[in-house]
Amino acid sequence: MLQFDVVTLFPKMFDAVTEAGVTGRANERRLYQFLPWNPRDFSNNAHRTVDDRPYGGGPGMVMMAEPLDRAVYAARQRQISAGVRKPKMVYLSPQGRRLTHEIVMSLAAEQGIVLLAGRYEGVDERVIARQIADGGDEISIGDYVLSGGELAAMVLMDSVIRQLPGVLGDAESAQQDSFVNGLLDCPHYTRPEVYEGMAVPPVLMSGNHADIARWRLKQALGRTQQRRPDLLAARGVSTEERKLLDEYMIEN
Ligand code: 9D3
Repeated sequence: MLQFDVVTLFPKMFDAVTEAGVTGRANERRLYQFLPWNPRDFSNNAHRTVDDRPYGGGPGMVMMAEPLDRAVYAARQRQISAGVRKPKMVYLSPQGRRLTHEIVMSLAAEQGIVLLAGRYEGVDERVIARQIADGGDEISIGDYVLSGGELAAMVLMDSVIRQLPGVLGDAESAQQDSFVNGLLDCPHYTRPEVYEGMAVPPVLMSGNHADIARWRLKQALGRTQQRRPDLLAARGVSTEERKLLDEYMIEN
């Protein structure tokens, strides 16, 4: 069972992962384990201080080395005690490499992952040097500013947990092949047949499964061309798909 030990000042945020939806169900079914580690519990002073002012001056605060380093060490040791041979260390950081499907798949193959979610302006670099630098990973979820690493850690966990054996049902597992094939999804419709004067595309009511599959592929190709030409270029287009794409461009 994949183990997530997460070092965070806000453990309750992770209830969203462990209690809701697909990842909540997977937690109930013990398909992964989640354990939070709060640096505040590793602080020595009476105020449970975990931050201090940056050397060299400047705005904001920095997460102090000692409580953080001890929390990360405890998380790592717990994994080793639980039989994880080499816990994968990951620091969520704006300076990290961008999270991709490929990285998600490699993380899903690990025995255990220790996530470090930072707050304030960042963490004392000596913790990164001691706990992450050697074989660990620094990962960002994109080029926008978050208030801390927790939401990024939750995004990573959600995407990894979905890849674990038994988490998705057969229908969901088959569905997600459609993103892995490098195309955006086709449009979806459910009842009623007409909503506010807008009808469902007749082909979807036809019962002709070959026509439906062809329409869906055409929509997926057309939408990918229009919205994410970079994805289509990376993937390439077969002769048959080129025909569908030309039809899409004429129709839309
Ligand atoms: C506005 C503060 N910034 C000054 C240049 C630095 C900064 C520090 C800490 C910016 C963001 C954060 C908190 N972000 C994360 O910890 C984080 C993050 C992100 O902000 N965006 C995308 N991925 C990630 S992973 C961790």
